[in-house]
Amino acid sequence: MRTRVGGMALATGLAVTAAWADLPRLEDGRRLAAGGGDLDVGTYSAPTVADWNNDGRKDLVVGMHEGTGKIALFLNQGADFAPEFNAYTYIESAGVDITTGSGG
Ligand SMILES: [Ca+2]
Repeated sequence: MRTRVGGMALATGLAVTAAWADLPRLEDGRRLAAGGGDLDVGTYSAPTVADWNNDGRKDLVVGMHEGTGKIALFLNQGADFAPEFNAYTYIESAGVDITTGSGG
């Protein structure tokens, strides 16, 4: 009976180890730069990554909260592993900046 209990505990430990081995490993974070300074999109922003212009490089699309509720587009001029961004432009529809509301 004791052997069986110990065997179950060992099996559980192996299962947990296998699950952790499949998790991604993350490196330390670093600040992104845009236009020669830190990329700053204010508080409560909502960033996502997408290849907006289909050039094969991942761009940064950010819903901005502070003041405008507009959506900023930072086109990646570098590579996906070392992105380089210039100043942003707002995403437009029919020549008008899209706004999502700033939420308060
Ligand atoms: Ca792109």
